[in-house]
Parts: sequence; structure tokens; C-alpha cells
Amino acid sequence: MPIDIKTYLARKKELIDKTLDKLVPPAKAFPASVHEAMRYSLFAGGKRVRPILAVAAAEALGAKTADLLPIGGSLELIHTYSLIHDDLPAMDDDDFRRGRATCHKKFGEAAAILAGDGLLTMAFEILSDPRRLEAVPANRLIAIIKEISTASGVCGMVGGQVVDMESEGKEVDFPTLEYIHTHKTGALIRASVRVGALYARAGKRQFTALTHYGERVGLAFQIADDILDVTGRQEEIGKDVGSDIRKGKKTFPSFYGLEESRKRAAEVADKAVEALQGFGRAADPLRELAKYVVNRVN
Ligand code: GRG
Repeated sequence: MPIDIKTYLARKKELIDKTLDKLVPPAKAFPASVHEAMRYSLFAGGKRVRPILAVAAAEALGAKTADLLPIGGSLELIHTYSLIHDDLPAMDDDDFRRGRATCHKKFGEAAAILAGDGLLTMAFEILSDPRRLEAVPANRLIAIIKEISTASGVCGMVGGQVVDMESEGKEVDFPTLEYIHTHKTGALIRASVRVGALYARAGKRQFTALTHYGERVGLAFQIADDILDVTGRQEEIGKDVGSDIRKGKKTFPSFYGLEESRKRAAEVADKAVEALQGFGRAADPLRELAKYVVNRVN
């Protein structure tokens, strides 16, 4: 019987949300303004795709994942920081995110910058806290921290964001678009899968296969995001529709049109599933996640 991906996602999201609630100080904790802003964006209804990918990758290798949850939580903190900063007037200048006013619209720019800084830094505080992660041996934790920091930094998400910003309104070629996609969005998604693999002590071949899976899911996710920017409904995607075109950003649909982009997204998702050939039924959630990523409506 195929797994019901909607139920799987809902159950995992609940676990991640509970973990995040414990990891992040209460909104009233001093200094309250920053904690309130952090929580406002963190609990605005994100899908928790990155932590869920980490958990599903570890499960595919037969691992128990309770001790992976704080690590998954740290991935979500970094992702949320990137969204808050991406929405700032100096970057994408967006008013809506996850269906509500962006962090800077609600709390002001300085508070939003600091909330992002707080989330990013807290992620590494959690990852290096032996009280929270005592079940994970130090050498494995260091490999996980290296994976996450590399994917979030200039060789990953920050680098992708830089090239994205510098390309706005310019005629970029397809390799540049690929660089932006694989770095801005793909790097953290790939890292999420690899973190689950590292946690579960994947063998070399399993690690390579999961890396290929993560890369393909990352690309499929971003092509789907490009498509949703054209075809999505604001109530569903939780942000303004058509913002890529307005900002003069090159996307998959602007290179290939909608139909071809949809075809490519489906092909890349199929390739992600192919990468899991050597895995058994325990990898079914990963397989279903690859399909979900391209068929999602938000
Ligand atoms: C500011 C360093 C820095 C980086 C920002 C991730 C990012 C880089 C910008 C976000 C811009 C954007 C809309 C990218 C498209 C793909 C993406 C990351 C979408 C949002 O992720 P979801 O769909 O969001 O997982 P939720 O709200 O469900 O968590």
C-alpha cells in the first residue's frame, strides 16, 4: 500500500512544530521584541519541508529519529531567517509571506534584521549544545554542523542570493539561473537530506544516492516554485503572485514556458525517485515527497 503523504506530512509537521516551540524562547522572554518577531515568522504556517526531508532520509536508513528533531528544527530556523531577510526592502521587498505581513512590515526593519540574525545564530547554538543532542556523537555532530553551515553560507544559500540580487532586470543565461536555483534554494534542501543521512550513519553508496536525491528534489522544488509564482493563488501560496516577473527575474517558465517547465519538474522528480533504487519500503516517504514537491499548491 502506498503511504498517504498528506497524513505523513501533517504528523511530521506537528512533531517539528512542537520541537520548535520548545527550542525557541517564549515571546515574552527578555528582550521580548526580538523573540516575538522570531516566533511570528517561525509559526506562520511553514510546511517544514527541510526538517521533514531530514527525518525521512534518516527513516529510509532505518534510524529512529527523536534525536534528529532539534537538528531538523535548526534547519527550519535557518530557512525562516533566510525568508525574513529575503523579504526586506534591501532585498526582495515583499509585503506578504506565509499568508501574513512580512516580519519587517509587522515589526520594522531593524527588528526583522535582528530576528533573522537571532534565528540563524540560535540554529548553531542548538546544533552545538550537548544537552540537547547528547545521543549524537560529537564527530557526527561536527559533520552535520559543517554540512549545514556550508549549505547556508557563501558557497550555498548566501551565494545564490547574491547572484540572484545581482541578476535582477538583467539578461541572464541558463547556467546562471541554474547556479541561482541550486544555491539559493537547492543547497539547504540537499543539506537537509544529507543531514538525515549523516545522522543515520549512511554508508558511502547510500550517502551518494541520497545526495543525488536531495539535489534533484531541490531543483524540482524550485521549478515548482517558479511555476507557482505564475499560476498560484495568493491565498494558497501566502505571498504575492507574479513577483518574479515584476522584478525582472529569470525563471524556468521565462526560459521554457509553463508546459515545458511542468514537464521538466516532473522529470527531475522522477530522477529523484530513481536515485532511491537501492532502498526498500522505508524510503517510500522520500519517494512520495519528491512527487509532492512538484504537485504542491503552496
Ligand atoms: C537572505 C541569505 C538569504 C537568502 C534567501 C531562500 C531564499 C534565500 C529566498 C527565498 C526566496 C524564495 C521565494 C525562494 C524560492 C524557494 C523557496 C525557498 C520558497 C520558500 O520555501 P517553502 O516553500 O516555504 O519551503 P515555507 O513557508 O513552507 O517554509
